[in-house]
This record gives sequence, structure tokens and C-alpha cells, in this order.
Amino acid sequence: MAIDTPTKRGGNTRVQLDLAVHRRILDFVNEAIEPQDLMYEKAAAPNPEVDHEHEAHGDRSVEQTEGRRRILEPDIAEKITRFRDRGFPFGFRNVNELLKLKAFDLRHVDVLKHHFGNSFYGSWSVFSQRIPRWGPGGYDGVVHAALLHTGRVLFITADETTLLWNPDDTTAASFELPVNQPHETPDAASGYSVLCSGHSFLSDGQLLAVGGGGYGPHAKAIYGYKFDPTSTTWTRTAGSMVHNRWYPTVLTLGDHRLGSSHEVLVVCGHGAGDMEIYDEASDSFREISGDNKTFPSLYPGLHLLPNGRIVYSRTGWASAGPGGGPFVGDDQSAYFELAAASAGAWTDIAPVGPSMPDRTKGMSVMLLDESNGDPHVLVLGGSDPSNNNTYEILDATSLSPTSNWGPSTPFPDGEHRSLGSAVLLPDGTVFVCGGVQRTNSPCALFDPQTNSWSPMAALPSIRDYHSVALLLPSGQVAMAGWNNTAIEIFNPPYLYRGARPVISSAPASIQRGQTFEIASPDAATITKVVLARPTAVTHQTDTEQKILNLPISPIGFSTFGTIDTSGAVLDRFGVGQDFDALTFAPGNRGYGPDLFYFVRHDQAGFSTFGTIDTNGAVVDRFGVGFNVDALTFADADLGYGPNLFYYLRHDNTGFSTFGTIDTNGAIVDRFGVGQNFDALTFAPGNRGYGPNLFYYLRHEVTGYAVDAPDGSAPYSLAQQGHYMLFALNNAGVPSVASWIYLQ
Ligand SMILES: [Cu+2]
Repeated sequence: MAIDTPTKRGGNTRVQLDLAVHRRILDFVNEAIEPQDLMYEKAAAPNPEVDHEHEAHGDRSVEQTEGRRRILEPDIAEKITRFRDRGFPFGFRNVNELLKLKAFDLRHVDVLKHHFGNSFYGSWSVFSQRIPRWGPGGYDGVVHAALLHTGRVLFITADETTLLWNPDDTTAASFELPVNQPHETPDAASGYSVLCSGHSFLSDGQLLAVGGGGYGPHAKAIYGYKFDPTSTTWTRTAGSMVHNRWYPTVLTLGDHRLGSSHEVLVVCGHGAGDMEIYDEASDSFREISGDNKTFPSLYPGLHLLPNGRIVYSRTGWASAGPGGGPFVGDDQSAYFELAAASAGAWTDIAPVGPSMPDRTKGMSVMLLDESNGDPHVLVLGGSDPSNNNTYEILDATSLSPTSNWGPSTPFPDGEHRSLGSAVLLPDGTVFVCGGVQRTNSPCALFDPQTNSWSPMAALPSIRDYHSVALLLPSGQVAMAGWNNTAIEIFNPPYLYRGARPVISSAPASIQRGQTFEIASPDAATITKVVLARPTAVTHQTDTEQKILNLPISPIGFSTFGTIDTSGAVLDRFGVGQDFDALTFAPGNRGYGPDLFYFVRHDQAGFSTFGTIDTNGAVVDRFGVGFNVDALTFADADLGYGPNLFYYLRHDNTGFSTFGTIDTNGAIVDRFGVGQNFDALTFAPGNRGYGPNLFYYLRHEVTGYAVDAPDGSAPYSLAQQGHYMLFALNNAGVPSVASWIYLQ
């Protein structure tokens, strides 16, 4: 990862670059067709649904540079393309070849290193240990991965050995076997398989895996198997499923669950869309009626919405039916609504037309709008053969038969993704990796806030069929599966954007609707606190990925102190949390004939000074600048002249300055006083600390009061169970997650 500094050897400058950064720079320089292509980062591929209108107006060049990072100046861009085309018709093989161009120097290398570096692209590395082959079979490719609340990842391999991985331990001890395997549980039935099962988490943190086995000796399991992360033990469910299943989709129901017990919906893997519900309290399954929808694919992509509906995203795994072909079914997007304990109904949306590509072998994730929690479903890639280079978005806020998917839009990098993975990151972006059938394939990051994509560092391996990708508590993404026994780790760009905030304390367990406190030495820079549901993924199906943004308010501890007119600032004693203002009133407080003076600010933070008389006449007098927080008056000459107003104002780092205003509006900053000053007053005479002092309040943000999910949307999605709690700072850098249990 480290980028070596340039060295001079025998007068020749040679640079050593990180391999991935070096490749990106060479791609950028070699792929340029004209100098203009070196002046800005690569343009997104035109969106045929949106862009043809602009093309017709001939303003493409303006359009193309908008929002793109400027990289090189026109003159050097022109020299580079000319130098390349004359001397390197197949392109530069090394940045050092480019350094032979006189006009190109180390400053240009630095510019390129910055723009193609890890803070924009992130980086991949390979975990120091390979996944061991401990099973009885010949192939131990990982097919399933689930992040447990112990911080371990549970893998289920192709020969049905399950093993635990500790991402924080880079020695061989990183991997361990659980106490038992599913087939070793008491009462393991002949059809015990968990390979190609469906899974999700129960309220106590156990992973429930149901179905699996395929057409082999353990065809279509009929029992569920539960893994307890604490005792690392598998147990069989007391009851069997109503049907044998293979490749089912499993979805934990939320606050909208109908019974008094925690419930898990099991769909498909038997007779097209057949459904049943697992009841956690009785450890048994029951049949659901109204499940008349057939799916073309196994593992249909389903997402629980905040209003309790379950939407079908048209993704899923095909070619797994009898004879290898897909099950017969419709490709109709729809939602299911449970109307009673054991009955529900499907409602179709968005008629399938030629404009809607086949999403089989695609991936879908639910996105919750940052401002209001409205749900959207992002569906990307899919189809076999891989002729699908697009994504589409469904606004799932209020579905009806007329709801429709957004236009099918090409990925900006033009890649065809089938069996790709999509991982929700704590900052709300979606990391898309794998699904491209070549090594060093491009990855991408989707930002729902800006509806835009950014290219990410290339994935070393091919990861498609039976691959898994999941968010770790470290904020990294782990990728593994099938094709090889390596684990690849992605460090998102946010890990290269400065120090990570630290959560110094957070409760281990919270109640629904409770306000709880977290503390952080970095609280002043924290802007967001989120809950992330741990991933349990197989076959590009994870029904429960979600990032829930929690409402927060800062907790500030205020201190009372003094300032003398020479600038000596002295804390006296703490007064408690969230004090904003302070004033002094000697003698008569009868609202005499004089005026009150105020400072008020507009939306941009610009402050105006004015007067109020006792009849309530409010008059703006003059502007005083930005971010004035406190104001006081002293008639005596305290060193700056008589009859002055004194103020405190802060800059955008929270640093406060003390200054004076005369009655003509002359504003003079006098001296800085420190961070986060909120209030100021003057008291003549000696109040115990010396004569003629100003008194202030200032605060330190030490943490946040955080509202735990209550039953309202979108927090209705927060099922009882374990979550990762991330705090993110104003640069979008997440803390390492704390595990928190929602009761
Ligand atoms: Cu499979």
C-alpha cells in the first residue's frame, strides 16, 4: 500500500509506485485518445435514457467535464499524448518511461498518484492465511458466509464443513472448527444438508440455515440447523419444514411480524414460490397460504420494506432446476403482504417488458434514504450469458400495481456483471465487486445520495458463482468463495481519508425506542451514527443488508470561566451539559428606559446586530459578520475604549475569537480564546475572581445521545438482534464497529 518516494540514481529519477496505482495511471495515460482526456478523470459512459437530449443540443463537452476531477493542465496533456504517440505506439509500460519526457516531472507524478490513489479507489489486499481444507471432500470452496456477533465469520464450504474465521487474527489460528458440524447434531436426519441452504439471523444471534443439499445423497434438506456463535455449536430445529427445500430465500420478519414470536419467512426451493414461516418460540415451521407466485429463479431476491411488505427484485439464481434449467415461472416484480398469521397475497407491479433486462444472477440491495428513510431497491447486473451491463432502481416508498422500476441504466464502466456482489457500507454507499469473468476486474461504488458511480480498485481474483462478500466490523469488505481459497480484503476509500473516529463507550444492549449515549474523544467531528445488520450471504442473496441512520444530538459539557481584557482565559468550574447563554444583571432589573441589543443570524450564518425596545420594536442596525455567538456590553473603558459591545464568534473549526463593536458598527477582532465558546458576559467590580472580568461558557462535545430504533418506519426494519454500531465523522470515515444488541 505504501507508495515509495522517488529516488535519484546516477542522476536518473526513478519512481516506484504501488502496483494498483501504477496500473491505473498507465491505463489513464494510455487510453487517452486526445489531450482533453488527460485533463479530467474518465467520463461516465453516456446514459442512453437520459443523455440523448443533451447530445441533440450539442453541449456534450460541457456536460462531460461537470463534476469530474481536473487532473492535468492542457499543455502537459498535449505533450504527453504527442510523446506517447511518437515513441510508445503501444503505450507506456512504466511511469518511468513517461519521465523521459522533459516537461513531465515529479510534480506531475504526484498529481497522478493523488488522483489514482487509494483515497479515491480504495485498495485490495489478500488475507495472510488461506482458508484451510478441513472437510472430508476434495473441494472446500466457501459457498456461504455470515458475520456473527462474536466478530467471527461462519463459512459453509462446498463439502458442508463449517468453519470459523477471525478476521483480526492473521496467524493460522485465524481459522477454527466449531464444536460440531450440522450432521453431527443429535437427531441429524438423513437429509441434513446446509450446502446451498438459505439463512438469516434469529433474535438471539443464532444463524438459522434451512434447506440445501441439491440432488446429491443429502438432497433437499427438510430440517433447519441453528448455529450458536457463543458456544460454536449447531443444533437441529425441533420441527421439520413442511417441505424439503434447496436454494430457498430466508428472510427475518421485522416489527410487522404477525405472531408474538420472532418469525422467519422461508420462500422457494420447493415447488416454485412455496412459503412457510419458522416460529422461533416454538422452534417449528408452518405453511403459508396465498403463496401462488412462481419464480423463474431459485433464491429469489426478496426485501422486507419498512411498511412490512416484501418486494421481489427479480434477481435470483437460475439454472438450478431439474435438468439444470430454470424453473418455469414468471419474471414479474411484485410484493407480498401477510394479512394473517399464516396467509398473505402477492400484488404485481411493473409489468415486465423488453426494456427490463433479465436480472437472473443479478444482485439487489435495499437502500434507505438518508433524510427520510424511504426505501429504494437497487438491482444490478445478472443474466446468463452475461450480456447485462446495467442497473435499475425501484422507488419502493408506496408500491402499487402501477409502480415501476427506473430506467435500465448502463454501469459507467460498461462492465457486464453476472453473479456480482453488492455490499452496503456504513456510509450508505454500495460497493459492487466481482461478477466480471476476468482477474483484476473493475469494482465500483454507488452513492445513492448523488445517484452516481465511482470506479474502485480492481479485484484480484475472479469471483462469481458461489462467491461471498461481506462487510466486516472493521469497515473493510471481505470477499471469498468457490474459485480459490484466498480471502481478499477491500479497504474502501474512507479508510484513506484521515484518522478514524473512536467510540470510547457504547451500551452493549439497548431497548427499542430508548435514547442511549455513546462517548467519543472525536465527538466534535462525528456527524452520523448508524446500525448495520450483519451480513449472511450466499449466491448473491442477502435479504437483510441494511444501514439504519439513527437520530443523534450532541452531548456537550459546559464550563464557567473568566476572561480578562488582556486575554487571560481561565476555566473556573463545570456547570453541566448543554448550556448556551449567560448574562449578568446587577441591581434593578425593572426593564428601564434603555434598549436590549441582539445578534441574530440568517441561514448562511451571517450575523446582524440590532436593538429591541421594551415595546417590542425590533430594528436591525448593522451586519457584524459570520457566526457571532455571544454579546455583552460594558460602559467603562476596559482598555479598548468606553461604551463597547464585546462579542465571541467562531470559525468553521469551532475556534472562537473575542472582539469589540462600537455603536457606529466598527467591528474589531481582538484575540482568540479557544474552541466552542457559547456565551459571554461582563461584570463590573470584583465578583471574587478579580475586578472587571468577562465571564464565558464553553462546551466540549463528548458524545451523542442516540435514539434506538422504535417501531416507526424505517426503524420497523430493525429486528430484535445484534447490530454493528458505526460512528462516522464529517469526512465520512467510520469508526470500528461496536456490537450492540437491540432487545
Ligand atoms: Cu449453490
